[in-house]
Amino acid sequence: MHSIHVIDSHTAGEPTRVVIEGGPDLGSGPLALRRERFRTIHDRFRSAVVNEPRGSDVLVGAILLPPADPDCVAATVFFNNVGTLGMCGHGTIGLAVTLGHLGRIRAGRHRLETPVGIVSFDYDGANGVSLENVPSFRHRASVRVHVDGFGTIHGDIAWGGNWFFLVTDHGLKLDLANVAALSDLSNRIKQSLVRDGITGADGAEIDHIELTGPPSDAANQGRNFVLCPGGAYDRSPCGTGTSAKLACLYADGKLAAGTRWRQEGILGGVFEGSVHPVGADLIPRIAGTAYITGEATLRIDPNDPLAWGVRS
Ligand code: PYC
Repeated sequence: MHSIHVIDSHTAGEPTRVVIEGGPDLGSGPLALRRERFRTIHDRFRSAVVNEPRGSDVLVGAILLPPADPDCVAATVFFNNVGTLGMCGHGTIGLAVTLGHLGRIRAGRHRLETPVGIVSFDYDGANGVSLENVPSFRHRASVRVHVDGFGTIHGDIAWGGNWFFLVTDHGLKLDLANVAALSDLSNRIKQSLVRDGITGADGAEIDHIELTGPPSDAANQGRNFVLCPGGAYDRSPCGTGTSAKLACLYADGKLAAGTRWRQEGILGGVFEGSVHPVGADLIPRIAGTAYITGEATLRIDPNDPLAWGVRS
């Protein structure tokens, strides 16, 4: 019988499950290499933690690892129902609040290693976290795509720690009641990108689709719907998706450095963002809150035919 200690939280409705103990030994070395070991050798562990019957398609996992850089409080690899993620904004906020809950960090500034770079975050000692993401940028603007059963749309390709295709001319209301139509269109856009060979830099797969539009609340500046790899939609405004959006706004001259942008997610939760040029880089700052929802010991019973989760 194998036991895994996890702590669950949610960030604006999007859940994060942090693996505290019982994870596989990923060895030492650069985190990108350890992520590759996790992906290729320990994929069934990923599935056991986030997939049914212990989890669901919505759940994002984070395995807590020793950092290679001694200035970092921890290292982590984020993962979901189908694989690993580069960075995860809501997950970083959830992880920070989890470390606070465990008494492993106090209020103040900390650094976290992710497979795509080091992010730093300010923790307020309770539920609030403001993170400085990896450098983000727009790769291509207004890429024209024909979407079967829908018509022609245009999207920006941007990096915010994951690759995004951001579409504003979708014509759909960004409303929770409209989630089936939003998911259907986003899936079709994703298929069209694959069909047309449209990628991020160096042929990287664009695995997140972000539909953007006006906010519901006049206190905010924008709203989004984000389809994640694996088919679930982000309940939060998506930290990496908000970073990608801010990079596009900045590239268009629509957002000045340091100006606040409040981004609503599809549930109405808000991340507060801004961008900050540092040398040649553009660093997004994303702030949100997370709450602990549970603490559990998962059990892997070797006699259970579904011990390693239901893989889609
Ligand atoms: O907050 O960056 C994010 C994220 C990515 C996938 C789900 N959430």
